[in-house]
Amino acid sequence: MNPRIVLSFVAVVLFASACKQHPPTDLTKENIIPKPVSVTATAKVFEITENTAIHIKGGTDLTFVGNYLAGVLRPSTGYKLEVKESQEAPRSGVFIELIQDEELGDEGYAIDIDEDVLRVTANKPAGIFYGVQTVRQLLPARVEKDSVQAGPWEIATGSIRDYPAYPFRASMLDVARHFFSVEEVERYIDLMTLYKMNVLHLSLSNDQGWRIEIKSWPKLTEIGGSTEVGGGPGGFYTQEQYKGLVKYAADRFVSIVPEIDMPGHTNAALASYPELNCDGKATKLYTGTEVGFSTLCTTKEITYKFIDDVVREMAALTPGPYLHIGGDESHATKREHYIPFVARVRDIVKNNGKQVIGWEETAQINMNEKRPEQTIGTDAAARASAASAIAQYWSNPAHALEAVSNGSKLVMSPAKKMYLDMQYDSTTKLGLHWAAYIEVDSAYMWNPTSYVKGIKRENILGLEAPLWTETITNIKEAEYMTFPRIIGLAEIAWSPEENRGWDEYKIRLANHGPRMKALGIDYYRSPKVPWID
Ligand code: TNX
Repeated sequence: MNPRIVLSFVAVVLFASACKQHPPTDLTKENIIPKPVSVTATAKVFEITENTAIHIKGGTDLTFVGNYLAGVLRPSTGYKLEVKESQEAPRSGVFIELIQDEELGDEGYAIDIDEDVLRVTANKPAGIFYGVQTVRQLLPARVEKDSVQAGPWEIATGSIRDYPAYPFRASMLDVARHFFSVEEVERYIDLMTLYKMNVLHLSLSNDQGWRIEIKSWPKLTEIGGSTEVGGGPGGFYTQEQYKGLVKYAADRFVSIVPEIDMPGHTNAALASYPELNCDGKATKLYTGTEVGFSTLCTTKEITYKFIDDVVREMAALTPGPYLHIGGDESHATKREHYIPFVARVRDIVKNNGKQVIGWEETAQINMNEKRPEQTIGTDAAARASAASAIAQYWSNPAHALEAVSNGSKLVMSPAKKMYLDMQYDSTTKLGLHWAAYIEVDSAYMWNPTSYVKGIKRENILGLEAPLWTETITNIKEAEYMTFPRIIGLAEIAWSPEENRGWDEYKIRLANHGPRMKALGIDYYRSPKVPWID
């Protein structure tokens, strides 16, 4: 055959496979991530047009989600997409409804699509929100653009039923090494929620900076918040700003877990208040990237007054159940000081009505020790004391096993798989590689239930992908390290383990390239993925 004909044939095939099938008629062929529990197809097409309205049945609880969906669709479709309360199922359009369906749980959803109606149902608004994230992925990638695009806006008919494997699907943003503005954190939240993640752990204090206003100890931010790695201006959140972030997250069904790391990783506090040091002298502010050199003075009473004040103010800012006390890499704290210190901080957190999360090192202390009734004050404190503590596994299996034997649950953050600050390969400019180089396939190819010998599914509360920011200075750099790895990690946290495989996943991920591009995400174009654009 004439080589030019062959070439143009190849070009046509490539072009056709690069585009979404038009019109889409097989719902089972959609590239949904995380992969849903079940999808069935009925081979017809539903279309969003200029006459489509979003009908909601379930009262004001659903108003935010209805408006959120309209807010996603309006800029690119250019349609009005009126959001209306409806008591009845509409004859056509989008219908969002709260129902009762035990199997779906608190976060699951169902989507039923025929030629006239696209219906999203769930027990709770959170489920509807995740259904909406799926609907976004059923539309062409250009739906994510913020200017009017050509239609048609078609979706294949059929049904989806879906619910998460784990209730805790988190990422962590270290806003201490480099400060991230409120708008940057909001963007990070928006991006996590695309893949149905529901917890943002904020690392709010470290050697290089203290990032949250504490009214009873104002110098923490005045002095401790005034710089960052590399000596930049740093910054901090006022309590008002922080409340705004908590609300922004909660509207999107994300719970913020604040971390105040101690007794190590505390130079910013030690530089702000001389009395927290054993020698009574303030340290100098620190803008380097070493770890393990600082410690609160664990033998002084003032230290516990300080912690009680900080924990009380943080607990008041935190509607969620958890407060993270760090406890990692306390190399400058003697073991005989570390153990009673963590035990005392554990009780302070519980007395303030919060469940304790600590990095795996805190498992050296029994975080679930039963306390005499009379030492437990309020009802909230009693509830927090009764609930199991959580240990965050990152590297040492012995700590994970110890935590479980003490009755703690685990959040899995294995550094070799989930640390988003690890470089992709030796050519990556940002990031570190002390744990591993983590290519996109490696981040996907592991299972939480078999990663640590002796740790079973019932011991695991969920997964968290931490982004440490020693080398990451702004949200664009954060996106580059986070995407696309976080997409696969979100799938591990949500989708049934037995349905997953890299060869199949990488094709779905490839199809998310145009979506990330339309969203303006600066992602790493891994050579392991057959990107389609
Ligand atoms: C270890 S893992 C740390 C952090 C660093 C990170 C860099 C853990 C609990 N602590 O302090 O930022 O490595 O990858």
